[in-house]
Amino acid sequence: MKRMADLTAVLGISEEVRSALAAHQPVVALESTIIAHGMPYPRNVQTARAVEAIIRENGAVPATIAVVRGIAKVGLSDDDLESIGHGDQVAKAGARDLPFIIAQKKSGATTVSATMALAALAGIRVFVTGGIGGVHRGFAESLDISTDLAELGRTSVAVVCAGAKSILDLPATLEYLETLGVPVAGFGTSEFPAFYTTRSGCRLEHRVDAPRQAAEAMFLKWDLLKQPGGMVIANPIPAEESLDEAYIAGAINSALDTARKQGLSGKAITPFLLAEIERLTGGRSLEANIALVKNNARVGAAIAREYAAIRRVTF
Ligand code: PSU
Ligand code: MN
Repeated sequence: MKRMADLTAVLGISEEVRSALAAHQPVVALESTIIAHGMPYPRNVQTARAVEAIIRENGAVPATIAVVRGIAKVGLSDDDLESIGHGDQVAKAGARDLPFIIAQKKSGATTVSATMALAALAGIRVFVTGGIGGVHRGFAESLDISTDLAELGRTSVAVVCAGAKSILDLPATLEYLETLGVPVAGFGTSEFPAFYTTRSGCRLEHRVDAPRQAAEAMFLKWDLLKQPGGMVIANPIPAEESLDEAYIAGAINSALDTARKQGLSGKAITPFLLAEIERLTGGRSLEANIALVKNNARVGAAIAREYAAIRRVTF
């Protein structure tokens, strides 16, 4: 503990990520809760590697983020990825958990909130994931609102996702993002996507149709208007991969019902629902999940490239 005051003692940025950032090259952050608590082994590790490869193919450097034995790592080695993917002894780490997990030299898979916090600390502005957390159904009784939303309210990272799952209350989630001042733009759509399906019935005021347009809004927000905070770029699942709306709604409702009967609450809810929906759909939800994350990786890498290009000519 004698080097507690020194950030470099607890923040481990990989050589590749460090040199890309120093050269103002595009870098894309990736979370690890989706690996450890969102998908089964070994598909999770295979998917994580495939997503990193897609980001490279699209001209950016991937930076998967996790806490590994007390070090907040930005850019994971193959061994780190494997050990996070096995999942035993790997906590689900939100931003508020980071100080404790690091101090106790534990390992933690970072959620959207923790990944945003560490990405921003490292100087990364674009983050690709599957879906963000949000306002849970029944929030009036449980007060269960994901801390992802609070982090989006304060941390300047653009999150490329396929919207949020309808395990959540999507209209309430969008209302809360508005309250926090978080812009939400549809990528090629004017509707908030519902993760497994392209549509949710929730209209969005802002829409971009190309990576350049997203990057321009980021540049305006952070670099010119000096508005801190996150941004959501909501990129729908490709139509050919999307699941039937009524079918997935049935699985979601049944999973929510089981969670209620088992009395689940708090941070265990989301991982439980993901696993239960996967079971109920015979793995079809997992395939959709993998397809949409890969699609987000392509878009996120392109946005990171455009944002880096705008900044390079301006500064
Ligand atoms: N939604 C998904 N897949 C996920 C998650 C959410 O479709 O893997 C994970 C993300 O890491 C997200 C976290 O940040 O769950 C939110 O958890 P909670 O609802 O407990 O805040
Ligand atoms: Mn919660």
